[in-house]
Amino acid sequence: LSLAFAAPSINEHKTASNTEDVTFLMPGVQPKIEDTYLCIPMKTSDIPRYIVGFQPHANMEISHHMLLYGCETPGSDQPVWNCGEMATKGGDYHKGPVCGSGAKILYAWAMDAPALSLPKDVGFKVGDDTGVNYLVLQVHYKNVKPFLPPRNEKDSSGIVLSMTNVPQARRAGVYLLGTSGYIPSKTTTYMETMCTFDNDFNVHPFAFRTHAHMLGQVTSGYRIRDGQWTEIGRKSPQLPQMFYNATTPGLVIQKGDILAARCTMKNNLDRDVMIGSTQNDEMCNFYMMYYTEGGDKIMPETYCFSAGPPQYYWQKDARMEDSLP
Ligand code: IYT
Ligand code: CU
Ligand code: CU
Repeated sequence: LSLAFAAPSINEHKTASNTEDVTFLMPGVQPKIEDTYLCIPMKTSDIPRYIVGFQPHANMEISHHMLLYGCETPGSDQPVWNCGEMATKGGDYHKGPVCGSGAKILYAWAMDAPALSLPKDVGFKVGDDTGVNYLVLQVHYKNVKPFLPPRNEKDSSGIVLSMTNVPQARRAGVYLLGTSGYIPSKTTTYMETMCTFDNDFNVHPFAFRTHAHMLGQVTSGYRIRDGQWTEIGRKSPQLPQMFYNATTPGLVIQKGDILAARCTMKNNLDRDVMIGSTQNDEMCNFYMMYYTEGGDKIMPETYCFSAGPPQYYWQKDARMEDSLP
């Protein structure tokens, strides 16, 4: 008896036969309060190691957004928990953060958007030595009427993940640019950040996502090389906050480049608005989704945050001297 067994290798092409669908859906939940955020966990040691596709299963009338996180530890030991970013009530569900530790965003869906397709041979590595021991799915329930009497319906929104054991030639990662600080009353304020890319490998940004609350007008991300600015992405955060294709296809980030982002915030209120986690606060976030060639590396740094206004502006940053107009 002889068994022919081909061990997967980096160059092996993925085929329909070695990818499988892993369903990650709410287990028939009934949130009773509007704007409830529910989370469910999945242990990554139980599933194949590379995510090569995302298929959202949600109804825009019920769920406003879904976010898929990688976590080192989940935010709760419950099968379902209330994981709102803001101080929201969750009704019958226990309250907890999304992740206990090691949170990173892998995927976002909002408002009937089509599935984001990853470029060829790109996969998110999870489990093993990646620090992603759990995936956590967060669903924001906007409309809860179907869950109340007389309908008493149950929801199973979520994502079907395309997964494979076969190592992919390109590894995906997400890098977050953002700021702290505050937006003074009755002002339009720029919240800015920048970091030098100092790795010995290149990264290829292919998608981006912006996140802000009510005051965000436009959020943009750039690569700066030799004083020349190239847009990675630019969007109003008032539009659905999903991942969109990057502005400049084929753009490469290499050692010595600057990554920068800016959020334009307009505050007509009678009070200053701080960066913070409630709906009365603001956030300035630009997420860059990228891949690297070779299948193993991702950026060791996962974010680039500045102190924001009034402490930090590009104008005040000596490293930006040769780059500002
Ligand atoms: C203060 C702030 O900007 N919070 C953002 C960014 C953030 C993301 C992750 C902060 C931490 C994280 O672990 I992942 I600490 C924020 O909360 N952004 C929201 C999500 O809740 C992640 C968003 O929708 O982008
Ligand atoms: Cu939402
Ligand atoms: Cu926020």
